[in-house]
Amino acid sequence: MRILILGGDGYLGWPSSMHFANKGHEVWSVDNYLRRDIASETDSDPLFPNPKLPERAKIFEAACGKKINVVEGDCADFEFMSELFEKVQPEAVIHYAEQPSAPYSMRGFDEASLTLDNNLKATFNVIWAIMKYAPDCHLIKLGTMGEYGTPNIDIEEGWLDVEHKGRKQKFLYPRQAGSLYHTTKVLDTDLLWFYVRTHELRVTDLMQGPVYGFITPEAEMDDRLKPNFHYDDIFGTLINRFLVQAVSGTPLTVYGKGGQTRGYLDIRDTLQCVELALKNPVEKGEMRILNQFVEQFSVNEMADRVKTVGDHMGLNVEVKSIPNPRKEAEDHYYNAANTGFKELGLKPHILTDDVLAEMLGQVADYKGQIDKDKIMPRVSWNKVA
Ligand code: USQ
Repeated sequence: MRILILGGDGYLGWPSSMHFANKGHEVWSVDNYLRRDIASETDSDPLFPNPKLPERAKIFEAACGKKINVVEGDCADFEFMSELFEKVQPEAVIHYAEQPSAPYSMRGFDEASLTLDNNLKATFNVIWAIMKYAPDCHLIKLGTMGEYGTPNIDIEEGWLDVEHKGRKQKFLYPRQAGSLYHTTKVLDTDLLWFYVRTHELRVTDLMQGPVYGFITPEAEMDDRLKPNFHYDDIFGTLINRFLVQAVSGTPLTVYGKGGQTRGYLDIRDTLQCVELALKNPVEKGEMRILNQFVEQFSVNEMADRVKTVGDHMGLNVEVKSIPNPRKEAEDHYYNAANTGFKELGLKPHILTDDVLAEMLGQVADYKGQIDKDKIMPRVSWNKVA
C-alpha cells in the first residue's frame, strides 16, 4: 500500500515508518520537526541523539535495502498538504502529527495556543486533503485514552448506548480530558465524526494509552535507528521516566497519592495495533474507535514493579511521592474496555519482570548520558503564565 505517515520523525512515527517500509509498503514519512524544536526550546533533549529523517532513512536503507520517502513540511499548512496528497495519492494515512505533550500544553498561553492551533489545524487539513485528493483513503488517527478522562463508570470503546426517557441512541462516549493537549484530541474526534457523517470519510480513531520502551525489530539493526526516548517531565511518559530514574539513582517521582490509573502498552504493540487497523479498513462513512492499550496500572503499582525488579538488579531503587503538578484524580475508579484489537488478532506484549529488567538494562547502556536536572516536574497545571 501507499502509506503517508504524518509525524514520521516522532517516538511512534519513526518506528512506524520503518515497520511498514520493512513490510514492503511504499512509505512516505512527513515531519516539520516541531517536537525537536520544542524539546530544545524547553531543554528536554532525549536520552540519546537521533539523526533527522533524511539521515535516518539513509541508514535504514543501508541496513535493509528498503526505502522510506522523506518529506519535510508542516501539516498545519494546507498548501503543503494539498501538494503532498495530490502527489502521493495515499491509500492510507497514519496521522501522528500533533504536539504530543500534556505538560507543554499547560505551560502558558503561547504553548497552549501553539498546541491548539497546530493539532486542530493538522487534523482539519488532513480531513480536507483526503476529501479533495484521496477520498477513498483510510485515515488512521492517533487519539488518546486521555480523551475519556477518569469517569466513575466503565470506559467503553468509543461509544455509549444512552437510554433517555424511554428512547435509545448510541453517542460518542462522554469525554472530559485532563489537559489542553488531551482536549485537542477530543476536538479532533468531534471533527472526524462530523466529516465522517457529512463526507463519508473512512476513519479509525485510536485511543492510545501511555507507551513504553524503545526497541523495535527495525531499531535493532542499527543504534541510530532507535526512536527518540524522552525521560524529562515534558515529553517523558511514566514508565520510560521511571526506568531512567531507577538507573540514575533518582527516587521514582510518584505525583501525589499515586492512585492514577492508566492503560499502558509496549511500543511494539503500537506497531501491531496500527498494522491491524491498516489491514482491516473500515467502510466509507464509518468511524471506528479502538482503545489501544494492553494492561492497566496505577502509578504506585508501576513504581513498586520498577523498584522490585530494579532492586533485584542491585539498583537500590527509592520511591518518593512529590506534590502533584497536575490537576487530576489521584484515587479513582478505572475500568476501560479493550476488546477491539483482541478481536482483530492482537498478540499483546505483557510487561513482565523480565521485560522490565530488559528495558532497565537497555537504559543502563546510556547511564552516562542521563541528566538528572531533567527529571523533576517544571510545569504546574494551575499557574497562568
Ligand atoms: N505521573 C507520575 N509521575 C511522573 C510522570 C507521570 O505520577 O513522573 C503520572 C501522571 O500524573 C499521570 C500518569 O502518571 O497521572 C500518566 O502520565 P504520563 O506522563 O505517562 O502520560 P500523559 O501525560 O497522560 O500523556 C502520555 C503521552 C500522550 C498520550 C497519553 C495517553 O505523552 O501523548 O496521549 O500518555 S493517556 O495517558 O492514556 O491519555
